[in-house]
Amino acid sequence: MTTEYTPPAVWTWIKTTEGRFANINRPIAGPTHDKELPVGKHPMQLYSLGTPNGQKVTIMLEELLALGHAGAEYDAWLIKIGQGDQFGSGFVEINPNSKIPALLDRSGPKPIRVFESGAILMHLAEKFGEFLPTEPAARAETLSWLFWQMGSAPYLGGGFGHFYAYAPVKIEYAIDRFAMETKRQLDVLDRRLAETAYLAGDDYTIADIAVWPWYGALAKGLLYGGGEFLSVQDYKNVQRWADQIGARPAVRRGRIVNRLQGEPSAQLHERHDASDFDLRTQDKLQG
Ligand SMILES: N[C@@H](CCC(=O)N[C@@H](CS)C(=O)NCC(=O)O)C(=O)O
Repeated sequence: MTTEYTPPAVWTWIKTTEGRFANINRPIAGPTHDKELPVGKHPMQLYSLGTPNGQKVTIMLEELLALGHAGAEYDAWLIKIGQGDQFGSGFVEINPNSKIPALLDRSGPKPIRVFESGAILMHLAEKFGEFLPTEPAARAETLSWLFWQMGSAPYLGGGFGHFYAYAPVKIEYAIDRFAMETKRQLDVLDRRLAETAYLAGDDYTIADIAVWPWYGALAKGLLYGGGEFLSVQDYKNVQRWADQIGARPAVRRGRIVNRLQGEPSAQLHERHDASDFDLRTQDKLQG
């Protein structure tokens, strides 16, 4: 592959084996194969993977359970995106965009599908009356930071992470562009967190739950091996906030659900019961 490229008049799909996502990237939507999704015993059926986007939802569900909301009991089923599970017919029925996470809320007379992690967090926050203030100014601030994450993280993941860690060629222009934007985003957070304990103010909200798996992990050097490159230790307020949230027991549980990476003791491939966080995992969670 070369970085010199003159685009033709009309783009056509040339299947390539190069790059980490070559086998799943495609220019068309819709299912590639028939596959029903499994359904467990709990009101919430989550189809996901323990990436930052997936972690948001399992952290939220664990936080709700920690507050005593039995209606937040959930089955977390593994969707292996590297193997194309997101293109199965059952998954596409729940998320026509073929991306994790996707939730089926079966608590009412008719199942409700919810896709896009921000929509899932709002659905759960409103259903249980938690982590989304009702006072107009606090609610607006929470939603602003929630949607800030939805708009910003693609520059971090699809931009910086992709070109720094995954692309088959290192393109200085692309890495420089997205490193600059990622550092700007970290500075946005750092300045905000110099003023307030949490993103929306004094209280922990779905904004923190959405932002932490991406920017907390980045600040702790856990994303794309890019910590040193981006001098993440300089963002002192982000560091303080990342540690504070990372210490919450529900976050320690939620972050390992559906996870296929990291130490085996920090991976819980599927979660169907609170007891699935076994003793070995609990040791790790407290460590
Ligand atoms: N904006 C979406 C992003 C979801 C997303 O990008 N999910 C990725 C994994 S982190 C995925 O499922 N990728 C599979 C694919 O692109 O085929 C959300 O917040 O839910």
